[in-house]
Amino acid sequence: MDKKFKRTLVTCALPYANGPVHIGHLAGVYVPADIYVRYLRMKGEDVLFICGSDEHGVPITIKARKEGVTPQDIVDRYHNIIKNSFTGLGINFDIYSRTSSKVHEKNASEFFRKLYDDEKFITKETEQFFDPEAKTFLADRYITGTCPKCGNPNAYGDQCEKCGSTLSPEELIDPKSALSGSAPVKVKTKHWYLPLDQYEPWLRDWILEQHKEWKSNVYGQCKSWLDGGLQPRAVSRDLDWGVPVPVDGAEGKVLYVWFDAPIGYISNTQELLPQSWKKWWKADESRLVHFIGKDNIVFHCIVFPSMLKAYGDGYILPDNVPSNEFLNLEGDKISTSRNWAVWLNEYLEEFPGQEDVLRYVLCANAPETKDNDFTWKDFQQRNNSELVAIFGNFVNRAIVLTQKYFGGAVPANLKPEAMDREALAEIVPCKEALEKYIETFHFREALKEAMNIARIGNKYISDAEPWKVAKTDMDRTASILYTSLQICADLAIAFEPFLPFSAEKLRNILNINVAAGFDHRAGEGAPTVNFFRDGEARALHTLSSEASLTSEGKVDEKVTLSSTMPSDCTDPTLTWAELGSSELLAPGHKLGENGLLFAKIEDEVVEKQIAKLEAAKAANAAAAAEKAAREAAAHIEPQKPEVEFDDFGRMDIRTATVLAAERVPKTDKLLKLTIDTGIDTRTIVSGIAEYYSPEDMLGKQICILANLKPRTIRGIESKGMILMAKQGDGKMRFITPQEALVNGAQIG
Ligand code: B3M
Ligand code: ZN
Repeated sequence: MDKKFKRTLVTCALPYANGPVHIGHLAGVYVPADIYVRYLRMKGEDVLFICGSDEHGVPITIKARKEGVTPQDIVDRYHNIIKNSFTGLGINFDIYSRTSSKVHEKNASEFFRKLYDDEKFITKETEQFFDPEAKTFLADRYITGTCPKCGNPNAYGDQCEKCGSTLSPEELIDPKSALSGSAPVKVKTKHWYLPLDQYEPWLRDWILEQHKEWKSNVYGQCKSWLDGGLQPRAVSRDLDWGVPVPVDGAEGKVLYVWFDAPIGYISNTQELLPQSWKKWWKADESRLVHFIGKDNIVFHCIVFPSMLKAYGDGYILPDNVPSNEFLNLEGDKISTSRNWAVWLNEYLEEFPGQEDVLRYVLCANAPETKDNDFTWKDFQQRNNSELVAIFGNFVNRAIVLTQKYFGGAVPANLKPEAMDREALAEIVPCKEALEKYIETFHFREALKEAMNIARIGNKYISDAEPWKVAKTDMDRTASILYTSLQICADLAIAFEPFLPFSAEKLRNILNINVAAGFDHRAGEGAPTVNFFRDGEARALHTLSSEASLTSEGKVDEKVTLSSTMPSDCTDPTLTWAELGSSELLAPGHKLGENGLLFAKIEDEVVEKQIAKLEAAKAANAAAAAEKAAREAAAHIEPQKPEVEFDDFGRMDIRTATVLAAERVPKTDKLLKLTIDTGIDTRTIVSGIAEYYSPEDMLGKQICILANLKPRTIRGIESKGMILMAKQGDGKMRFITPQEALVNGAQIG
């Protein structure tokens, strides 16, 4: 990290609290960020890790309306699900708060008010759609109508979900309010805008000149936004859910969710560190890194920095915004509305103890430079052939043989050979590459380097064959296992950022501690030192009074760890710096209980998940078909041209009863009916076979146009026509009198 920085502030995109998080969010944002933070902390960096729920915005109000609850009910439900599921996956934020908090409302209001008082906004009066019945302005999503592109009768004011067209409410045919169904009217309304165009020259220099090191997908998107010319951006909305605009005369207006949400990063920091938050947000030696998905690039690279620039007062700007692309699922786009997702909270319930498998697969498949795909088969394959067969297998053999031949203690290096030193020497370049990759946000490559250490160990023990050597040369066996256990200890350090649960299991098996740096979850005052003792899975100790941070913000390990470590804890505490050292575990060190690091995943486990997705797809298709049929049925044909009364008078419409019915051969649309018209018994051929069977029609009283000129249909003379009611979806029903009448009754 650039020497001028003493600390790193890492934020993660605030997930909308209108649903759980899914693997796309995790792969794109949260797993890479957690790896990055854990790694920096192990290097002794001072890092603050901030996130929280994004609880405003139209989608939340839509969901609340659909469920007949309040937006607060929705965000309360999902805020807790999201927060607990992040913890369950080991995503270790220092604080996970929320934008419906009082701290945020105050902070966001004050932020807006300062820009308002400093005249950084422009105001514009525009015409917005208003629902005269519900007496409320309508966000685009709240307006429905017929799509001008594909005729879908239920397109939204911002998008047609059937043909995917982006729309504006003005384009909709026959627009209706989703709230009351009434036709929306245009009403003038005033909003505040951030004049982004005024920040364009500065943004060009700050991004395109000073941050050429940003990932190409981020840099490229920023460049195209800037080349396209920036427009003033609304920072307020006519909505009743959000942070009220703190200006007189702004009743019914709230901060636009994308103005309010990024300020949530600051609010959450203030909530955790009310006295010292400025050290993170308003000090040049603090480095700000935003982890986000690609659909948030403009907000984090252009809008929020412009807001901070406009506010001034020393706010720092992001030093990097390592955005990922999107993750697909089984070859299809992940979709909340179609329930085409693997939800984190469900995964944690269905795969207890296998949190790291998901972390591993999502990191290995991360969409770092292009969209990528998650498949359950690949999930199983990577677990079984990489984690189990290489990492787990190597560790298990080293531990089992040490227990078998040396009573579970690290043997002395009695008879070293070149292959031992060569194996250990190969770990150093892996460590160097791993560090380079993580520090440049290439987590997939970094994980491969960590996995290479396991491959080195697995190959070494397979080549050295201690189980054979033990038959003749126990001294040599001691050296082979001594070397293997050093590599196991390397793995316990290297995998802490990636697979914290497995690293913890491995530390307990090796009976060691690993210095994992410190965090700020304890809030103000001394940070909490993280290291892991044998036995107690996760002993968190607060820095003791005399402990200090070095001038670079690093934990002064000599003072800190020793003074913080319980006096009876004599186990070695390994640090990141020691990764790749020749001796991490001294001869005689007592190992802990052995245990399985990874369990094989059987076919049926994966088949069950695939079946679950297929069921979701089928349910969606059925729901979509039902919705389409309902929508089509609701489509009303326009009235036909007027006719004269006499025109109607010439039609002779009668009641009649079906005496016999049969299908017309070689067609699936026609029924041949024999009917009693009260005047005569006659035959009518009717195209109703796809709606009614002959049995359905027997004995039914129907209405017919009796004096329709006879026609021969498929060789059958048909005299008259059955009156049918046809819906927009094409469904047809025959008309029957409300009560049984005589046949031949005249209808007029
Ligand atoms: N709530 C998440 C999204 O767009 C959005 C991020 C806000 S970060 C300030 O999916
Ligand atoms: Zn359409």
